[in-house]
Amino acid sequence: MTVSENFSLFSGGAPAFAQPLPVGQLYAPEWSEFEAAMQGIFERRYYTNHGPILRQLEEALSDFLQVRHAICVTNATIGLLMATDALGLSGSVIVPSHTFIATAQSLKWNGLRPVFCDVDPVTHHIDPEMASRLIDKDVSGILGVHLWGGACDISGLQQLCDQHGLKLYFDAAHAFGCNVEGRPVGGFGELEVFSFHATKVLNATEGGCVTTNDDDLAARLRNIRSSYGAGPPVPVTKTSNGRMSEAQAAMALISLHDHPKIQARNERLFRAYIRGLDGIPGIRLIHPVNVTQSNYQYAACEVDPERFGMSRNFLMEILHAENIIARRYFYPGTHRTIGFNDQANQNALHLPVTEKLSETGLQLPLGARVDESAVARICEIIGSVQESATDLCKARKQVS
Ligand code: T4K
Repeated sequence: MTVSENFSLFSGGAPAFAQPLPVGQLYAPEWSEFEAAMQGIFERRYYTNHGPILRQLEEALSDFLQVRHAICVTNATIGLLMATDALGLSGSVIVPSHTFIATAQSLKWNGLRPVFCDVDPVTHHIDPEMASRLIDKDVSGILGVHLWGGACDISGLQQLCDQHGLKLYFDAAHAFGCNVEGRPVGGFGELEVFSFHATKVLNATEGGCVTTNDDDLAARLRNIRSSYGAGPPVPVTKTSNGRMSEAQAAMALISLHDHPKIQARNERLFRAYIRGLDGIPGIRLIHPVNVTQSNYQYAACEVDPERFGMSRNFLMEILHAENIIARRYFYPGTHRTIGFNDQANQNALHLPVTEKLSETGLQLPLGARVDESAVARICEIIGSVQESATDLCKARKQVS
């Protein structure tokens, strides 16, 4: 038997895992709790439009995040669009390219030009020093992105924005339940935007929330969120429908109640990855940075092709054949996606880290679909792929 036959991609044999293991959190509540919540909704016949469960959720979130206002929305993409409008930005906004495309798309929807910033090669976060070099007269704000259960250098960015009179706000889609120097993410900058997508640590199936300590901004957001507004009417130039339904809110409320258990489980899984990947050459697990508490919702790695012995893409293909559905977050860099790729060549020159990460970043499964033994097995497989990398690459050439 040749080395390559140990792997399903080559042998065509059964994968290591019978069911696909996706990367998302994919939390499911106790059925009885969810059923009781749905029964209440059906009895009230009140399905959406700032209903009682939504109001309860907003209060619970504002307590949990220690912030004056939590404005729930359909999803974080809509939240980012509304937030950017509510801030009254103009011209251009500095934003990392190494993020989900929705971050920069929210600027485009608002007629603003994203100025793509590179990220720190170790932390993957936007760096205040790099951002400072991009400030010119046209720039009106910085949209920071907290990644991988960590946070940006918030104080560094705030200082920079204060110096230049810029507005600072955050895409906090990855940072629900994270603390920075003991303070929850949610109350920093002008506002922060969370995602409650099914793949995130707080699950509303789809959902999100904009948080702020600014009463005027909150009032504008509540009036932008639906065409008839909610709360005292204040002048806004656009309205939308970014409401969260009662069913979404019910799911989020149960998920919020279970958050301590989910966070603790994530942390155990993350530690299992630390143990399992330790000593495998060429693969680096990204640890959450700048936080005193992480949600540990992601196992983001970087694959160094030279030291690992093969490319990230080939490793991913081998893992997929074993039903380990690892993903390339974020591929390609946002500056190479629709709407921005006309500038790609020019921008690529200034974004060497982002360019590299789009070729080396790999997200491994961490969430409800894996337990510690599955994580140990995933790491074992990655370790044996690395040990056999030379043979596997040769076998690949013979096949193709
Ligand atoms: N900012 C940042 C930094 C973000 O990462 C995101 C979203 C946003 C803003 C915008 O937030 P939202 O508007 O989504 O609230 C996913 C998610 O759809 C997206 O929420 C997330 N970030 C992005 C990074 O990843 P995909 O297309 O890569 O993954 P998806 O949804 O196909 O799910 C991953 C795996 O989970 C798949 O193997 C399938 C599996 N899965 C997924 C869902 C939804 C399930 O088994 N069950 C499910 O219900 O986008």
